[in-house]
Amino acid sequence: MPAPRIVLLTGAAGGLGTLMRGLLPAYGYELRLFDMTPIEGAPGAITADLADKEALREAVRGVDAIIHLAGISLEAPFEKILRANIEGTYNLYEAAREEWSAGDSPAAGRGRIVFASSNHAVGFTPRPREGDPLIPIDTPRRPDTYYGLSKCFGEDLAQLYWDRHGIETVSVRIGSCFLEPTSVRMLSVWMSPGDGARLFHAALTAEGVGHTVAYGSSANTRLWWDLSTACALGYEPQDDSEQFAEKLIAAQGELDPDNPDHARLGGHFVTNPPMWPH
Ligand code: NAI
Ligand code: 15L
Repeated sequence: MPAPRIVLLTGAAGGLGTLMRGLLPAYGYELRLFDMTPIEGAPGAITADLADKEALREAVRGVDAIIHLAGISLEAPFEKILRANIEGTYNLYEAAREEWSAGDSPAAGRGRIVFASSNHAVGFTPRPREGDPLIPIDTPRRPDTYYGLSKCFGEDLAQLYWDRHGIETVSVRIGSCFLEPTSVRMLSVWMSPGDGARLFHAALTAEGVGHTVAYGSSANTRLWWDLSTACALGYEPQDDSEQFAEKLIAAQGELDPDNPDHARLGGHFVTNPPMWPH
């Protein structure tokens, strides 16, 4: 597969999108930006909702690959998650399928999507305690929220579009990608922005990924999950959250085995008041 050059970045106005807009061009990608929120200082950015199928068709025209970050990134009422994360991701895959199966498209037959899944797809999984093995990538799905459920849908949609249409996806179950970890839990699940860009680059360029699911984090000393699927793509993490441990533990204390917010991978997502319909 030739290395992709033109890459559509959905969710480009968000936290992770902003970080990746800064980092990915150094790998040689020409980014096309898409978000419902306008992006200041980016005149070519497409401002549109994932519900707008015509805008998506335009957005994918001529792209070699897509990094799909757009969507609701926290728990929300089901109707909102349904529209943005479930229907929105479906709309994007349909636009990509149409584009990449068109005979006259320069990108025909070589499209790839990197899907921003989340640790909350498996958020109810108990976190490993000292001496426990790392959580494997094939651990059963245990979403902790409607949000996590939408990430399970995205992973299954990716599998379907690979099996039926030959569209490759790497679904990255991202831990917490921020400039710095801000909680003791994040010491285990943090992905530095630099490692995020390294992982996305590996996901865009690895040969023959079919549909691959990988955890996304740095090589943290307190890591909870198995990064070998990500490393098999060529990902070589260079950061470790341990440099932040002393300060965070001094401020917040160690994880408390009796605190339900500390018991499972998803942290406080697991115990947040559920957003059930009223
Ligand atoms: P964010 O909330 O900062 O950004 C999401 C972006 O998507 C926003 O700019 C928003 O305007 C856009 N968006 C939302 N609904 C849309 C729609 N219907 N149409 C078009 N654009 C829409 O989230 P963040 O942190 O940047 O995360 C990006 C992606 O990565 C999300 O899918 C999130 O679920 C996933 N993720 C992020 C993690 C993190 O640590 N930042 C961890 C795990 C997953
Ligand atoms: C996510 O999926 C969220 O999008 C992000 O905002 C963080 O909360 C992250 O998970 C996390 O688990 O820390």
